[in-house]
Amino acid sequence: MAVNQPPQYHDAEAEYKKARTPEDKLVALKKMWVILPKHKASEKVQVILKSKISELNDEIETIKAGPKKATASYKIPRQGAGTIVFLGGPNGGKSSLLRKLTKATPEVAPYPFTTREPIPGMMDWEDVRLQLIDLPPITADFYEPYVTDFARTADAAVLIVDLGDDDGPFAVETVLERLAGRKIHLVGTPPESSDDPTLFHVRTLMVANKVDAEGASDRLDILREMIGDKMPILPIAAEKGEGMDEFRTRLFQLLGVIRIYGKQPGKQADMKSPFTIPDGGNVLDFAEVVHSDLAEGLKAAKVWGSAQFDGQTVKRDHVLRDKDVVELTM
Ligand SMILES: Nc1nc2c(ncn2[C@@H]2O[C@H](COP(=O)(O)OP(=O)(O)OP(=O)(O)O)[C@@H](O)[C@H]2O)c(=O)[nH]1
Ligand SMILES: [Mg+2]
Repeated sequence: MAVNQPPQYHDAEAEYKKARTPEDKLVALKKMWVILPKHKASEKVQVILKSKISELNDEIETIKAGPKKATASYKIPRQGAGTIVFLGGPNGGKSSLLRKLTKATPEVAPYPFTTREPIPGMMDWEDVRLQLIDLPPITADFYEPYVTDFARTADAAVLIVDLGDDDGPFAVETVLERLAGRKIHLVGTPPESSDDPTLFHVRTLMVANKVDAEGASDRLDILREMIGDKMPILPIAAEKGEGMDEFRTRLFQLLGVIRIYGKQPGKQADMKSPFTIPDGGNVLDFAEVVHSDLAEGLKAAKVWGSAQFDGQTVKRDHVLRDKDVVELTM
């Protein structure tokens, strides 16, 4: 959604661009954060600002702490309609799920701490592709520092619980605590805005895996009691493939995006490769995704789907729905 920043914001942005030290940059970024209107339309900018503030906080802390041994860091380029990270305690079935849903082949083993590095895979869902990232487990005394970055920058998370083990529900509580200690809150529905720019809310689906295991239903009851309405819980059995279709659909829904098909005047719509925009987005948001130049010169658009009748001419602020076809008029 298009954001109109107040003039003071641009002054703070200029200050940020001029700043040479991490400390000065941080001061300017915090000013930008305070001035930025906090609503749905500015969500993307909010996330970018928050990431930069956190990175600078980390950088300043690292400089203060002095030289220390290098920790592993990984960069996985974003791909597809969105990125979802797999988080959880050990042995819950994170890697088994990545194997089931994508062509990736992470190691799966009947003991904890099998996965040692992030492994991406692409999942096809209808006509879109989602990027899923398998990560090492989190426990009371094991935490790979790079997991923080993956959790902060993902569009959403899946929190996997091991229903095959009495410790499963408690292990996941530890995961939530350890992430919260790094100001990452996994929640079913993130708040629209937050006053604390260093706090990250990540939209999360809890997956209770191994419902086929003995004693799983009692553990599921305990889990439900513990989690309450913090986030939705989807029971599945990865190995037998139970609940996987529902899981795939829920993964797409977690991203909070809709699909829009572009159409050029006098031609058929391209129904093969949709663009995706945030749910609640309008014609202008779509134009921005197609090409920022298009958004500037945009006069109107024709819409098939959410308009009153097919091919109706609508204004730039017409709110689109999943699977609309849109022809931009310059
Ligand atoms: N009974 C049962 N076992 C499962 C299921 N899904 C996975 N497993 C088993 O659980 C064990 C752990 O699976 P992984 O996929 O390696 O678990 P992980 O969460 O990636 O484990 P780490 O990488 O150590 O954190 C393996 O022995 C799997 O075969 C399931 O649906 N039911
Ligand atoms: Mg694993």
